[in-house]
Amino acid sequence: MSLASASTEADQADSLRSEKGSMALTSGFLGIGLLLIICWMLPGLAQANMIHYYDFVLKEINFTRLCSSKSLLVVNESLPGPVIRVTKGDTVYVNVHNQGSYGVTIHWHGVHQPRNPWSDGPEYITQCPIEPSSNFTYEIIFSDEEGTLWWHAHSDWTRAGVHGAIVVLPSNNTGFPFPQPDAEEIVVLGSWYKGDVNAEVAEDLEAGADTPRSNSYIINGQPGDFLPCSNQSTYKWRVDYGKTYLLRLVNAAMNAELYFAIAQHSLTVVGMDGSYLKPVETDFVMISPGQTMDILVKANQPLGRYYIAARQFDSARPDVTDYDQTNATAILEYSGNYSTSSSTPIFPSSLPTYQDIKSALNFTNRLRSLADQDHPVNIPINITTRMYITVTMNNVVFDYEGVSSSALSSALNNVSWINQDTDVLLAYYRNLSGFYTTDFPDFPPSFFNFTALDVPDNATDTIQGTKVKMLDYNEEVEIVFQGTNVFDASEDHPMHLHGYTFYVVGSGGGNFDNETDPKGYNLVDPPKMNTVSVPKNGWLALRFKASNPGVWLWHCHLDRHLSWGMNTVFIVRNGDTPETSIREPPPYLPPCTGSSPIQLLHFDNSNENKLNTIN
Ligand SMILES: *[C@@H]1O[C@H](CO)[C@@H](O)[C@H](O)[C@H]1NC(C)=O
Ligand SMILES: *[C@@H]1O[C@H](CO)[C@@H](O)[C@H](O)[C@H]1NC(C)=O
Ligand SMILES: *[C@@H]1O[C@H](CO)[C@@H](O)[C@H](O)[C@H]1NC(C)=O
Ligand SMILES: *[C@@H]1O[C@H](CO)[C@@H](O)[C@H](O)[C@H]1NC(C)=O
Ligand SMILES: *[C@@H]1O[C@H](CO)[C@@H](O)[C@H](O)[C@H]1NC(C)=O
Ligand SMILES: *[C@@H]1O[C@H](CO)[C@@H](O)[C@H](O)[C@H]1NC(C)=O
Ligand SMILES: *[C@@H]1O[C@H](CO)[C@@H](O)[C@H](O)[C@H]1NC(C)=O
Ligand SMILES: *[C@@H]1O[C@H](CO)[C@@H](O)[C@H](O)[C@H]1NC(C)=O
Ligand SMILES: *[C@@H]1O[C@H](CO)[C@@H](O)[C@H](O)[C@H]1NC(C)=O
Ligand SMILES: *[C@@H]1O[C@H](CO)[C@@H](O)[C@H](O)[C@H]1NC(C)=O
Ligand SMILES: *[C@@H]1O[C@H](CO)[C@@H](O)[C@H](O)[C@H]1NC(C)=O
Ligand SMILES: *[C@@H]1O[C@H](CO)[C@@H](O)[C@H](O)[C@H]1NC(C)=O
Ligand SMILES: [Cu+2]
Repeated sequence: MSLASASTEADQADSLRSEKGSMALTSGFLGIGLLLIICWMLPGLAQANMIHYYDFVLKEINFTRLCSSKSLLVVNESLPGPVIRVTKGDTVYVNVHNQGSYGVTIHWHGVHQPRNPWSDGPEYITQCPIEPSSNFTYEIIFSDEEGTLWWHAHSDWTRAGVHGAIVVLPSNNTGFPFPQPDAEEIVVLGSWYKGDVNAEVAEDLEAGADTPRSNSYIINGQPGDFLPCSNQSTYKWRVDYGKTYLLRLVNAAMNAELYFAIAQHSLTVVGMDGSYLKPVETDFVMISPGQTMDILVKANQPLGRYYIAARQFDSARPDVTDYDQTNATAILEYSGNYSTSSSTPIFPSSLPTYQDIKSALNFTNRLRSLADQDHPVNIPINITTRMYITVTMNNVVFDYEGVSSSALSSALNNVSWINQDTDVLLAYYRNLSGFYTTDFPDFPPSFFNFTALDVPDNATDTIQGTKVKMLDYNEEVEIVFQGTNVFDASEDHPMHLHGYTFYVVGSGGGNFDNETDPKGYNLVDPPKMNTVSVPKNGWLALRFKASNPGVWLWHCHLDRHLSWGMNTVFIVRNGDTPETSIREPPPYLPPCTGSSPIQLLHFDNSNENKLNTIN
């Protein structure tokens, strides 16, 4: 069925009405927030898939944090923004109205969007920005995702203010694979910048310099008691003794992996990135930016107040300490008859310190897919495409008025991605040449000890390009990401794939050994994720089946690395039938004539650049 062929809410409802013969009620523009328009029974299935309509209004409003005020672009005047709540398999239309002053796109992080890259969101990959005073309706198609996901702006660094949670409930006939929790709580971790972050990043990229650090981490929009001018507004989560809560945790921070804990409360992680896990009992979690977790929390401690705390896990060089060292806090507060004024909350002693790599690895190594009868794993075995991809911090060297100069950058297999001014999806779909090339390499240009203390000097230089990797429909792909110490700048890189989830079948320290390391792969119950950190000076292997035709971005979810080019695109070709091919584009797409991305310049004389520069 084609749900994409309509342009307005009323038209969409009309076409659905005629196609489905269902009851429908429509509303005018910006009517009641969540409009449940239609519900119908799919023949042969017990489950009812629903269609929901949301309006998101992007507007700059004033916020005061850390003793100073600034205006920030957010959705519907809230930080974090509105929650999208669906049942597995539903479809959501979100009409995004841009009342801000610059172009924006929104990505539905972790939603596979079968055959529908048109609504995936990354700027200049699947669309051009929604310009001020215009709107664009995303069609978000849920399939097998279940648990917590999130949405965020995917243009410039706008996601600092434009993000929110997505809740995908199990269908009524299956339910949770654990006892029904008594209630749920959503906690979104974010980054606060006192300044205008897009303006600062644009300046830094132009100067080839490092990008800004956040001034504090925030929990549901608030820095908490340990930050200046913040203790009156600390976020509070009220619980009843004896109840079990489903905590939905999102790491929306811009550039940081985070440790998270609740004082004296055990956490049972039961899901991640919209898939279930075998329960992991722990007293802290390490969550990478882009990841989401479903965590059971029992309110079983003496009535009182307990700090919920988050702080950065920093895997970079120990002598570089100018990262955001704040301790963001919220308060878990029991209801009941006890004196809150006298009880200072306890800080979680289980929260690891900033550079504690062992704790991070210990936690991530415990994650396993649930892999039971109702949630089977389906790991690709017949691998048809193998890639070995180095993740590096680099320099782009160029001539500036006769003087050799350089800019900070980053790369995959020594190619630093450059956006063009038409999106890859449109260029691919319309067969337009000159916007990308199909020669993203399967291997790095040269092999050396990638994790050595002294890597060759020449390894620091990268080329720039818009090189994509083509995959045939249903290919079974294995990628080994290799962390490197190039530039003496090894650290974790949380890599995120759009349009898919993948199985993380192995990881380890040092250089990947293609003879011995595959012998240790977990092909029984590897965790399924959409974002995973390639460990500092180590490697990570993952597999997926290319069953979703489209144009899909792969990138590091540290935004500074994305801005520096640590990304590429997979184009998955169509299968043989319309049902295995990309859908028709929606009737209206934001035109590619407006704003330019905030990104590294495409330096003229970095070699192998055949494409037009963005000047
Ligand atoms: C956002 O705000 C608009 C305008 O006030 C409103 O119509 C819409 O329902 C709101 N959306 C959500 C998801 O709350
Ligand atoms: C935001 O604050 C600035 C400076 O304090 C003020 O000029 C502006 O009117 C405020 N905007 C809104 C929407 O309140
Ligand atoms: C949304 O955009 C469409 C396409 O440009 C336009 O026809 C429509 O009037 C816009 N609606 C609103 C409420 O701005
Ligand atoms: C599932 O059950 C709940 C509570 O009984 C009900 O509100 C909801 O509409 C049902 N959802 C579906 C998709 O049938
Ligand atoms: C907040 O901090 C101020 C200044 O440090 C202090 O005087 C005040 O008592 C604190 N308030 C609360 C609710 O903790
Ligand atoms: C955060 O908490 C840790 C442990 O209590 C402390 O060592 C550190 O100084 C705190 N950071 C800041 C910026 O206050
Ligand atoms: C709360 O506890 C205090 C001290 O134990 C007691 O005096 C008071 O009556 C209690 N209030 C209620 C509403 O139970
Ligand atoms: C790893 O975590 C487990 C379970 O919490 C704990 O028993 C073990 O001591 C930890 N190991 C290290 C090296 O921290
Ligand atoms: C493995 O994939 C190749 C290429 O697609 C195919 O020809 C072959 O039949 C497959 N083998 C198995 C065992 O599925
Ligand atoms: C690579 O460098 C690391 C760090 O110096 C060293 O421990 C390792 O032995 C080297 N590996 C090889 C294969 O030389
Ligand atoms: C760096 O130089 C070495 C030796 O001169 C050469 O073998 C290697 O290919 C060069 N690497 C790169 C990335 O250019
Ligand atoms: C394993 O790696 C070596 C180089 O390190 C390469 O020559 C060889 O082809 C690789 N084997 C496979 C099966 O990829
Ligand atoms: Cu990175």
